[in-house]
Amino acid sequence: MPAIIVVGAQWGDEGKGKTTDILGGRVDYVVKPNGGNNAGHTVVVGGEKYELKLLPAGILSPNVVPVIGNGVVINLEALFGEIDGLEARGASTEKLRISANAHIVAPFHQVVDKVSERFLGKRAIGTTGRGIGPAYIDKVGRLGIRVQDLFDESILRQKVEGSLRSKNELLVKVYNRRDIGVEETVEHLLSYAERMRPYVVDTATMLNQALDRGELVLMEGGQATMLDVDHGTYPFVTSSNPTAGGACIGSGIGPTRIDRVIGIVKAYTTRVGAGPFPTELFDEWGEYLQKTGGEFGVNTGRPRRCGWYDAVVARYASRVNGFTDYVLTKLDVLTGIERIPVCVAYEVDGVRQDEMPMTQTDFHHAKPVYEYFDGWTEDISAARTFEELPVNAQNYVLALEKLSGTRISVIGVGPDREQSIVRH
Ligand code: 2SA
Ligand code: GDP
Ligand code: MG
Repeated sequence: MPAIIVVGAQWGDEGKGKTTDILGGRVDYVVKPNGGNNAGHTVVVGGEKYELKLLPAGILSPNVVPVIGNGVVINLEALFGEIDGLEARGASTEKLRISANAHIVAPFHQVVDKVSERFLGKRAIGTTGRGIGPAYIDKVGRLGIRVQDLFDESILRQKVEGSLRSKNELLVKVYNRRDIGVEETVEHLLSYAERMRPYVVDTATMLNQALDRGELVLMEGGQATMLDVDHGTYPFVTSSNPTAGGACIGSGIGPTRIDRVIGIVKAYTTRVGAGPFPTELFDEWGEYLQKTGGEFGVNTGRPRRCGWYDAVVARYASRVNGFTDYVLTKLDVLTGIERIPVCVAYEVDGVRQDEMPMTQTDFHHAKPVYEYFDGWTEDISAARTFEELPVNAQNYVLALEKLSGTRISVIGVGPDREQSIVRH
């Protein structure tokens, strides 16, 4: 198994971190290919809870080399805050490797993110406010500051000047804010340069050489398919490509080297931030899922919007990522619900649509067509084989498998590393 990609199939927080952590025992490298400290993973190891943002979940496995790939945008203060936090708890971060080509999220990117969200008012995206969008805008606009620029002060100053020129115009003229100084930014970034140096390498070459030696590499996509800037619910998306193709780009590993693409899908659906969400619940069931599933953002603490499982989204994610397997998480959260609705198709302007509508307007108007499945009341958190699940839970999983376009290979029945059922 040379290289594996892990991708969120819905709108994020499906439990990618836990899956990466489980696989961490078997792989040599875990790469984060996209996103930044907008991500948030909760991993529970032996009852101890870890919250990771910028660092890949593989950091908790002592034999893994955790890698921040070229496709990531890095907030240096957040990075070292996380490194210090983990080291204070006895975890080692010495093996961490960071791409010289990854981009930097400067403090001014965060200012622009927050100010522009406020400016959008009712049309705001509901970003995490971490400066992720503005940093990717600079990257694509060829104004970005990269990790390698930290080691050349004159280049760094030129880059900061270049990037700040357009931001200051915007801040002063449009948003009526004070302008941001080049020197304060350069000083801030340079203060991290020497701490960064030992971690920085050509990660793409390192990873390809590892694959040549037969070692195992796992790419852990941040966010999720429906937040992908190309394939998600644009413009209510993040500014990177969290899908499988994006993982290749964000790590420098070619598609022919990928052996498995694993989709992570929750037994129901959640979303943080604005944007369409056909199965969203506004009644007591929404609150029930939020409370029982502990659906609050790891990063911002925002309550997550909750709804039933959407098989149209799952089929769509299977297609655009080419999944080989699904990991179905949080099945335990559904315990005790008498009849569980599953969205199998949409109705748009009175017409049934079995697949994702072509336009965002139609998706905004899509109404779920539900099928109902009998629930179960038995506690399933100690089940470790499929047969140990109550028959109705087995039937629910088999129905989702049939509806979702990919086999379900692993089932999560609790947050701990151990609480998983492996089928394939
Ligand atoms: P951004 O900040 O530009 O990436 O925001 C754009 C949209 O992407 C969504 N987004 C997320 N959705 C779910 N989980 C994310 N990570 C955190 C977590 C979220 C948190 O794991 O809990 O703590 O609030 C994440 N990151 C970005 C975001 O909500 C916008 O809709
Ligand atoms: P990620 O962003 O995809 O890594 O997911 P998050 O960590 O943001 O959110 C998933 C949450 O669900 C975390 O709190 C996990 O500890 C928890 N979790 C993961 N798998 C399971 C599961 O099978 N059952 C339960 N009850 N919780 C789970
Ligand atoms: Mg998360």
